Amino acid sequence: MTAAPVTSPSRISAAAPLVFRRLQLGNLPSDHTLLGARVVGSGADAIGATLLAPAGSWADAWIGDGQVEHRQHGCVRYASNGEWLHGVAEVDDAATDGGLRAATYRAYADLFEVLARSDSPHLLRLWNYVTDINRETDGSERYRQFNAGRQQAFLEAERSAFEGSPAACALGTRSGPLRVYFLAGRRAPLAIENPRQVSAYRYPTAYGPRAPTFSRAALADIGAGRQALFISGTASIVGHETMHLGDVRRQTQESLNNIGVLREIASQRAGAGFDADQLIYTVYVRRSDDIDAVRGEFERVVGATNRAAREALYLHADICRAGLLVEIEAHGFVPFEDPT
Ligand code: 3EB
Repeated sequence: MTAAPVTSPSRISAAAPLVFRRLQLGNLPSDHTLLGARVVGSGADAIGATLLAPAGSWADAWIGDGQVEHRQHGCVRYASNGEWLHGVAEVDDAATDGGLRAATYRAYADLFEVLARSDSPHLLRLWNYVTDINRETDGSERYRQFNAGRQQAFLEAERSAFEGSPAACALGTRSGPLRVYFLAGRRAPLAIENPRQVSAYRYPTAYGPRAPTFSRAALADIGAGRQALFISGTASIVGHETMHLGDVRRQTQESLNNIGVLREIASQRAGAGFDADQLIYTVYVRRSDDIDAVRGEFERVVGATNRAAREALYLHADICRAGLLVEIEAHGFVPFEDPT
């Protein structure tokens, strides 16, 4: 039997790196190193949005170093290795008094409690999935109810709901509970806004009495000399207005234009290039018949034969403004490393 490797405390506290892999569901690593995964396709835990392409079931896996511990608190299941923390808050809003607003508040209040008691209190990224996000109930759209509960939870936890909000996305699913996935670390990331767009947390009240709580992107140190760029859900919005109503090709182009601006600003801040063909993309398509048009535009801009095109996931989901037909999110790492 060999002695356990000696790991100096400074190595653990300074830079146990965070690793990401987009994997077929069957290839997930064991719970000893897996912090968590967001599954799309037909897995038991998969989000309630149909995967349009590619075939199969996929997992966006966040992998840690050292011993990963899995725990539960309130509606949150999470795992941490002391450096990085990944989890999901799940609340069945249909069974919650106060509906989606109250369910969202509870999801966020519980996840903020988890973070406050951890060594990894800083959110790097949030992924929100809301059933029937555009449906009106009790006189308001469900996305607006979600925004109200989210903003209230941020303010009560004394987390900024404006400048410096985490990067996020919010999509509409067909079924399932409210699901909020989150990734957190020890150090606050740098929030990045898009000068072509009004910050979402400053949207006029015409889009809802409580503004959405998210930044356009976030740049984070993930250890081992690497930085991660998290680009929030990005749509065909310029200023605060929806562009190219009804034209899914031009909406796809505009979304990629917005991502291009964020890549450029992040590359300046990081001192290294976040190239378009080195990002991992998730593309949400409102009408499944639009998949070929969206994919065609995406591959025309980003490339058709590179890893970005091969790894991109296309999901059928509702976007949080009725006029939006497509939304694209992405993340990437510098220095770039091809994980083959
Ligand atoms: C937008 O830019 C499109 O409410 O967390 C994108 C990303 C959108 C995140 C959220 C909403 C959210 O306003 C919608």
